[in-house]
Amino acid sequence: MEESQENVVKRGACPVCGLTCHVEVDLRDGTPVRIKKDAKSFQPAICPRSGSARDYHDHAGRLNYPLKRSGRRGEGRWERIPWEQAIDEISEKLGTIRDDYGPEAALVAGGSVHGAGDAAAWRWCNLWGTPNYLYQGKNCGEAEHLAEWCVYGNIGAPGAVPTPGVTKCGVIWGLNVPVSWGRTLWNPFLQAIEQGMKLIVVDPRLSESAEKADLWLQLRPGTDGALAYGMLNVIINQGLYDKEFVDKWCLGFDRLEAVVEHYPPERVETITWVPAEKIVEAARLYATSKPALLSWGLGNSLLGKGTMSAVLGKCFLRAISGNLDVPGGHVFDDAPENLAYREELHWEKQLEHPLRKRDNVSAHLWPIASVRGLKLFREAMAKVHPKGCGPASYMIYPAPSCVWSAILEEDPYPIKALFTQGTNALVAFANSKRIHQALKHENLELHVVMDHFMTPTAQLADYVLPATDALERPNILGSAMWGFGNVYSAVGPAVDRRYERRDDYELWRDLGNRLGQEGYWADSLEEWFDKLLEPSNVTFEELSSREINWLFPTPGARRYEEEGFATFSGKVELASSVLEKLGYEPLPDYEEPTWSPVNSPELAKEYPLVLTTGASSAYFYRSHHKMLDKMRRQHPYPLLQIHPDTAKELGVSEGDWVYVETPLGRVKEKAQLFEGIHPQVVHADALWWYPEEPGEEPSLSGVWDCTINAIVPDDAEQNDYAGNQCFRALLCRVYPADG
Ligand SMILES: Nc1nc2c(c(=O)[nH]1)N[C@H]1C(S)=C(S)[C@@H](COP(=O)(O)OP(=O)(O)OC[C@H]3O[C@@H](n4cnc5c(=O)[nH]c(N)nc54)[C@H](O)[C@@H]3O)O[C@H]1N2
Ligand SMILES: Nc1nc2c(c(=O)[nH]1)N[C@H]1C(S)=C(S)[C@@H](COP(=O)(O)OP(=O)(O)OC[C@H]3O[C@@H](n4cnc5c(=O)[nH]c(N)nc54)[C@H](O)[C@@H]3O)O[C@H]1N2
Ligand code: SF4
Ligand SMILES: [Mo]
Repeated sequence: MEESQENVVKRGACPVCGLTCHVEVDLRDGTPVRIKKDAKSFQPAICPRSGSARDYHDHAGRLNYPLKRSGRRGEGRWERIPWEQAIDEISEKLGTIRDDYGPEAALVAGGSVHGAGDAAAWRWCNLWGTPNYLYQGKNCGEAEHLAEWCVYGNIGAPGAVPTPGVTKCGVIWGLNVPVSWGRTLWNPFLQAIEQGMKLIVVDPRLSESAEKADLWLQLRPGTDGALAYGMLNVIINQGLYDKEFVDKWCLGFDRLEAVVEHYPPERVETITWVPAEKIVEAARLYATSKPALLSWGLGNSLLGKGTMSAVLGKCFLRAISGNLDVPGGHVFDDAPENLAYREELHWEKQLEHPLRKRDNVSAHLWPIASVRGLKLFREAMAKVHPKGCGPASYMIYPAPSCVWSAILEEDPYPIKALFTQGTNALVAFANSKRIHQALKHENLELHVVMDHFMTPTAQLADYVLPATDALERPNILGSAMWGFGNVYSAVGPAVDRRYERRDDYELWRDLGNRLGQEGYWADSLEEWFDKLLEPSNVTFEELSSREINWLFPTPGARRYEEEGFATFSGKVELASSVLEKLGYEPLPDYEEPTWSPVNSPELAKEYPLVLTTGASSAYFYRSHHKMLDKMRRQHPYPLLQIHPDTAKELGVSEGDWVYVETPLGRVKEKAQLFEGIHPQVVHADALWWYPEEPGEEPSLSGVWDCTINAIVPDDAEQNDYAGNQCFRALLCRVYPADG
């Protein structure tokens, strides 16, 4: 037996999360026995989760066959069916729904980046005529990208890094690089610090990034906008801004001056709890150390009413300090130049689809994230980006709160068919109880889940379909498939597919071919990749077999000097004309989050602690990985970070179970005493579920005990200017729990 076994080493992508880092796989008779870093990849290291790659790929809980519900939703009774039957039944039902309610009655929901399946789903929606596709891009930084589009018509990469030796100051704002982005992006920060870069970190917690900072601004969660305006106040009043750039390239400087005049550092201290002298020091350091990088960050994007001034304020700081599109500063992340991404996704069809009569279900409330908004951005950007900007999908995601209303109340119109592909929606969006109602409601005529595992969301579906992982399918880097980064890599599959798992792409291909999209879909994912890579004159096979299987963009900077900025005026618009045309305040004041000690003092008497949730953990990727033993040994339960003084007052010790309660109810987490958090602030782990608990109702894998989103509100008035939910600026009370 032993002699007949064949050992081979193949390159592939790590299956554990959507970042699809490159790995080398030792195979014995086609079975992966060891997975390690690809020595030829420029990525310096792989993360602790990759140690579970084999476990993830082979896990006993993996979905391997299509299932059809045989009991009531949530009852846990399933029948195994062939793929052909699943596709036949789903496409027939979809056809009826389109005839009865229009194409907009179908909605696709997805999670964080999962590669080609995401882009294939958007493409299917565009060809089908629904503007209702909701990916976690919605709650995951959309607000900041839209702000950048409004102000200067381009975006900085979410994973922007300093250039060691060039960047003089780095500001990590609402971001935790070493945990969220790993060594690949953290190493350049460490090297830059070694070569003299000063680091400022804006975070309510002493994060792993903040530990390395020269200056840590520990603000009250949700007050980022006030802090940004305070820094702008200092920079303008002390004459530290780049006058030449402002004169030549910025419109609306006088309006900016008039707004930030009301934010002197002393007042900003009372709002943000950051000492005035630190605000002044940070403003001076940022404005006088050039070039300087000011990061993207999720921490400043999930603040509800606090978000808009936070994300615009960061854009203003980058602009007036003269750091836009300069090497070592805020380098622009242009739309993909190698990949035929936009054409292949058929945004044009979305803009004018013959069957589509309505905009997305939240366009009436948040027009910036709608087809109407997308059209306006396209117009504004036409000269600089004739093909439109990269991650345009962001612009049409509807607000999740409205999706559940469209199912439950058919308001503003019905959603009847739901696909959840790669999102554990029940735990990932706010107000799990309302999502639960929507997913169980008879108004929802079809719910299809495609995933790797039987999640609590999948338990509520009509059909559950098994997806391949990155080890067993071909991959182009996930961020490129979302239109980010201009960097492509081609790798895999490293192993044969197992059981009846299929590529997410194939679901859309098959439904498309059954429902009028014949001729639009390549037979396989590889062939689709070939079409996408055509502009680079390389096939997927060729690129993936090169020693350096990456394509990098041509470096460029200050392109605006020739072409202008991608806005209506061709200038940086400090008062945005896109916002104005859509009926928003073009240069808004700072607004308090809905629940805050300042905005809702009565509520704060009952719920005295400021609650922020969901900062990344090294051992999990959002809602993933709770079933991986190695990860659970490191981080067995959801943790509540709380200051030791506050814990003492509440009679709570390290490791105690505590209740975290809001007006929506309570969940249990384990107390983690942490000096690096303000005594009046707590941080709760989010996106938890217990795969070891019964999957069916009423437990649904323990979600009601542990999912923070069960107690996070999703009312329209909590949302930000694009309809994103508020996860990071809430109020709660904490007390000891039994058991
Ligand atoms: N290991 C790991 N990596 C991940 C993920 C993961 O789950 N695990 N998730 C991935 C995904 S989907 C995303 S979107 C990114 C997110 O990556 P990041 O942008 O790094 O976001 P978070 O880690 O969620 O939060 C960053 C920091 O924001 C701080 N924060 C909390 N509230 C506030 C506030 O009000 N203001 C400010 N300024 N900061 C605040 C938190 O304390 C935290 O340290 O990471 C990706 N990478
Ligand atoms: N309270 C609170 N809530 C939050 C956040 C927060 O900070 N606080 N953060 C938000 C953010 S930034 C995000 S990104 C979301 C993420 O939360 P989710 O929307 O749940 O997204 P993911 O964790 O990316 O993936 C969920 C599912 O995708 C499955 N999956 C993985 N790979 C594939 C694949 O290739 N194909 C298929 N079909 N399925 C796959 C996994 O098994 C998992 O069940 O949560 C958001 N929710
Ligand atoms: S970041 Fe994700 S893909 Fe990369 S090594 Fe870690 S688990 Fe694997
Ligand atoms: Mo995210």
